Amino acid sequence: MYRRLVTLTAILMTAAATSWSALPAERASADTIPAISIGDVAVSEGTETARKVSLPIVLSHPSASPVSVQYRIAPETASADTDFDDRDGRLFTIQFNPNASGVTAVVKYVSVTVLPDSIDESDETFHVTLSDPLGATVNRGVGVGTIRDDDPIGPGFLATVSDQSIVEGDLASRSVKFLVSLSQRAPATVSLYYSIVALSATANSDVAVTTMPRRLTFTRGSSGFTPISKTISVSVKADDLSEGNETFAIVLSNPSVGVLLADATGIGTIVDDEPIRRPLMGAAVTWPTLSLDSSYADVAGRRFDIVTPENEMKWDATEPSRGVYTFARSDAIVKFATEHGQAVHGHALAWHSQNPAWLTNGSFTRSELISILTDHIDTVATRYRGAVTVWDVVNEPIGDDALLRPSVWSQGIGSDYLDIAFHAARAADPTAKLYVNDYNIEYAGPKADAMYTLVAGMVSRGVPIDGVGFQTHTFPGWTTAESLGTQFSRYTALGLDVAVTELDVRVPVPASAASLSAQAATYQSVVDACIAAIRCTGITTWGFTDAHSWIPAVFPGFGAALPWDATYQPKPAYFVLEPYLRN
Ligand code: 9MR
Repeated sequence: MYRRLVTLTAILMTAAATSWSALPAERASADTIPAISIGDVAVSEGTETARKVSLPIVLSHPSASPVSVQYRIAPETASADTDFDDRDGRLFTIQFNPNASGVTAVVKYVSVTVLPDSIDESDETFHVTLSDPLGATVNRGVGVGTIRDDDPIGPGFLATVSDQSIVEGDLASRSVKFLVSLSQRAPATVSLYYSIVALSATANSDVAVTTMPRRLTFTRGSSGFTPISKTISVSVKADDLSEGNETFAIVLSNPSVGVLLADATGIGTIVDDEPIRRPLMGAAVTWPTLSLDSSYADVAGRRFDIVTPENEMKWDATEPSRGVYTFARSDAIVKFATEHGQAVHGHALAWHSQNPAWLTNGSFTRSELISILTDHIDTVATRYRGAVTVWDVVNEPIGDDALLRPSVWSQGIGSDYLDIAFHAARAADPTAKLYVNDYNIEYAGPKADAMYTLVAGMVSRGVPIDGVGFQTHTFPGWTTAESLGTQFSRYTALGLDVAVTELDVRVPVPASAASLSAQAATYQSVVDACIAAIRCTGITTWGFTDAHSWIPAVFPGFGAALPWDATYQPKPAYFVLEPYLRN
C-alpha cells in the first residue's frame, strides 16, 4: 500500500483579452480580481504511474466579456511524501465565457506522474492553490481533492475480457467481439487505452490482430461500471493445418504508459469449421438503362454479386397476355448477369401489383386462378433454373393494416395461395431459395407480427419457404440495427434465411451534407444487422445511383436515396458498403 499526501500549487494569471500583454483595467486593483475557485478536485483517470487530475475552475465574474486565465502548476509541495510531479511547469490558458448569470466553470485536466513509494496507501488529500498573475496567492482559489489510491489503478485491478465470439468475417479476416468489464471504485468516468499485445492460437498460429491503440471510456452506472462491448479485426492467414476450433488470448495493455494490464486477458474461440461469409451485395437493375447507359452498366456489372430485375420479371412484363410469354428483357438481364459472373434474384412470381389487365380484370374461378398461378410459376421459374438463385415467390402479402393484403390471389384463391405458390416454385426449381418479401417489417409492429405469424405457419405446415426478404425502403434513423436484428432473429430461429432486398434511404432533396451523413449511418445500421445475423445472406439496394430511383416520383421532395449520386460519384453511404462490394 502507498500513502501520499501532497500539495499541488497552480499559479494563475488572468487577462481579459486572450493576449497576455493586454491586461484588463479591472486587473489594476486586487478588489476587482475575478473570483476564482477550484472545486471538487479529483483523479479522473489514469494508471499506476500516471494520473489525470481534474480541476473544475470556477470563475464568478460580473463582466459579460470573456476572460482568459493563464495558470501554471508549480512544483508540488507534498506534505507527506513527494510522489507527484508537475507536468513541465508550462503555462496553460483557460478561456471563460460568462453565461447569463456571469458564472462559468472550466474543467481542466492536469497530468501528474506518480512516483512509486513504499508508504502505506490510503486516500490522499492534496490541494491546489491559485495565485494572481503577479504571483500573489488568491485565497479564494484553493481546492482540496482526494486521490483514492486504495482503488489500485494498474496490474491486478482493471479490466476483464470475456464473451469473445466471432461476429463477422470470411476465411481471411474475422472480427472478434469481446466484452471488457471494469471493476473498481473510482470517479464517474475512467478512460483506458488498450492495444492487443498478445495473441496466441493453440491449434494453429494463423491469426494476427491489429495493434493500434484504442480508447475505452467507462461510465459508472448505479451498479458499477457498464461493461463495454468491442469488436476487433483479426486476419486469418491460410495454412494447411486441418482447421479446428482455435483458442486465442487477448491481453489489453495501456500504451500510454506501457503497462500491461495482466488481468485483462480473455480467451476466445474461433470456430474455423464454420465457413464465415460476407453478405452478397446486390442491386436492382432495369434493362432499358442497362442497355443505354454505359456508366450504369459498368457499375452494375463490376460491383455487385447479384442483380434483381427491377420490373422485368414481374407478371405484366413476362405474361402480358394469357399464355403468351415475353422474356426478351428478363433474358437480357440474366445474360448480363451471367456474363458478369453474377447471380439473379428473381422478382417476383406472385404480387398484387403490376399484373396484366387480363389477369386483374378476368372473372376466374378459384381453380382457374390456381392453374393460372401455378402455370406461370412453372414457366418462369423453370426458364431461369440455375440463373435465378433466389425467388421472391410472393411479394408483399401483408397489407399496411397487418391483414392479408387483398389481391387477385388472396381474394380469388384464399389465404392458401402462398402455400400453393411456394410448392409450385419448389417443383419448378428445386435449388433456388424461395422467399417471401415485404416492406415495413424491419421494426416491431402489427405488420411485422403478421408477417411472422404467416411465415411461422408456413414453416409449421412444411411449405418449402427458405427465407424472408426485408425490402427496407427507409429514411435516416427509421431502421436501426437493433430493430432489424430483432426481426431477423425471429426468422433465423425458424431456420430461415433473411436478406435485405430493396434497400434505399430517402432524404429531402436537395440533400445536405448532414442528411447524407445520417443516411450513411442508416446504411451502416443495416450492414451491422446483416453482418450480425449469421443467416443474413445479402444486401440489395433498390437501384444504386440516384440517377435511377423510384423515390422522387413516389415521394415528392425526397430522393438521393442510393449510395452513388446521379453522376455516379460515391456518397457517404457508398463507403459504408464498399468493404463488401465487388471490385
Ligand atoms: O422500382 C419499381 C418501379 O420502377 C415500378 O414502377 C414500381 C411499380 O409498382 O415498382 C417498383 O419496385 C417495387 C418493388 O417491385 C416491390 N417493392 C416496392 C418497390 C418500389 O415501389
